[in-house]
Amino acid sequence: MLNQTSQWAGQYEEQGYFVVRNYFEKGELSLLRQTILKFHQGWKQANLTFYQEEAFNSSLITGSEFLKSEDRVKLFNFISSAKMMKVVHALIPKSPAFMNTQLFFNPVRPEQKDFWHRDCQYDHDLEGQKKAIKETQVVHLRVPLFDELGMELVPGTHKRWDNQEEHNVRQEEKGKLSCDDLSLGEKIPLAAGDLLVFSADMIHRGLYGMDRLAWDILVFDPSGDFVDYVDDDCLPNAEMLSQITDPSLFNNILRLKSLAQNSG
Ligand SMILES: O=C(O)CCC(=O)C(=O)O
Repeated sequence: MLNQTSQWAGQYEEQGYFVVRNYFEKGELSLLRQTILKFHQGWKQANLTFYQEEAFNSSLITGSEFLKSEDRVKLFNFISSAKMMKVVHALIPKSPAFMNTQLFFNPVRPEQKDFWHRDCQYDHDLEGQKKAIKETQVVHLRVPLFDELGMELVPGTHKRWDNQEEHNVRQEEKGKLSCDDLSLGEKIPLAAGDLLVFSADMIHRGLYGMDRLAWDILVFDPSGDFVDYVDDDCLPNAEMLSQITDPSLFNNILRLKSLAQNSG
């Protein structure tokens, strides 16, 4: 009988994702929801045109622009809680590093459709993407704050390249659109309290609808070169670090950043 962490690691290795149902208790989640909603209100006001016209996510939720230190510490403590670190260590046993967080919501315009992508396609051409899925490891930990339609994923694509249909849809070639259905897509409905863990580079899309507000925490394996992606402002300062029960995830990225600075 495999223990829970080996089961998670096995599913992730094979499929590129796994779900832990009812992982968070109501109390844990309602505190988190209050803090995230505070961020979301501030962010929407400051980005009104972008929000109304095209946005479907925000990032740098742990940064200083919309939340005070006290709230940021709450978020840092959630991210690095024993429950979250158990999952993170199951996939990245050695020195996992914090990257960022993103908040996903429904676009205001109903005609804006959910679309298939691999996260690495925004930084690399097709050859670079092939290399990225072979060599690097960025993990999304999705915490849905309300019940939602969830995500649609193509299992196994964290390790394999697109088939012809997937290529045409993702690249919008041969008359296909990135919002067209894919035959191998698997829909994963999520409820508040669940945790979905998936590879950033597998083919996926968020499913718009219901009152979704999903907080994604991104962590990476330090063998990948992602230090430049990490914004200093979304990391804890020394005073905040002293209030975080297990700061290792943040210390790891701070160490990588200072190594990069000293060598550059
Ligand atoms: O939920 C969404 O809208 C998209 C999610 C996504 O692409 C991601 O988490 O990388």
